[in-house]
Amino acid sequence: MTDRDADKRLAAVAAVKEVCDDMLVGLGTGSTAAHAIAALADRRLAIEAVATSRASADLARSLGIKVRDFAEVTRIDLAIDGADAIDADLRAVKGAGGAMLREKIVAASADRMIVISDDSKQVERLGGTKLPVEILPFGRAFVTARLSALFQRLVERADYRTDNGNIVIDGHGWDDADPAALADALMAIPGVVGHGLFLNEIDAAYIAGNGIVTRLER
Ligand code: ABF
Repeated sequence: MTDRDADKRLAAVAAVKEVCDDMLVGLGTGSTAAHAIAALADRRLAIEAVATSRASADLARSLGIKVRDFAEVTRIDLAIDGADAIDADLRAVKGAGGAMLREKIVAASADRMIVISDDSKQVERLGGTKLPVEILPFGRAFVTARLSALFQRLVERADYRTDNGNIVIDGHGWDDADPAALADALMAIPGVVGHGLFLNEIDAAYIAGNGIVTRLER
């Protein structure tokens, strides 16, 4: 395990201590979230889970965690997920793993949403991180043309579809002076179904660096 991976695991183990019996827990996606799923399984609590991706659902089930269909769920107790970048105000960019739409729905349903990461994800400004945008394949050319006004460079993920069957375009070089305005502008484009800006969803973060875990609360 690299130092960075060890820090991801430490953050995950710390966050999973918040889970109690009888909770319905949202499982994130990515390598840090995978540590949380493993740590949760190790605790052998009487919980149920919903997952933000097929990969996380498969991992959880393989470790003995009961995973429910989120389509039948209105709220969950706690969501634990990774991030690509997070600032001091607990605003994050997510979606490098392509699961940001399901992650946002699950986060919105959660009484409490925790981000876990190693300290390489801590940033002063979010704008240096590519911002993934999920779009309906039907609107590909139209949406791409509209997105080009908001980003310096767009890179469509080749041969890739999300779990929802959609395309992801990564936007590079964006103005982070007003991320809420950018989020609104993105969702105003017909054909955009989601993006990786999480501005209000995150309640707390466990961030580990050099073996030390720090908890930040909104
Ligand atoms: C998910 O996985 C994402 O929203 C984020 O893009 C990614 C982080 O992956 P990792 O933990 O592997 O860095 O949480």
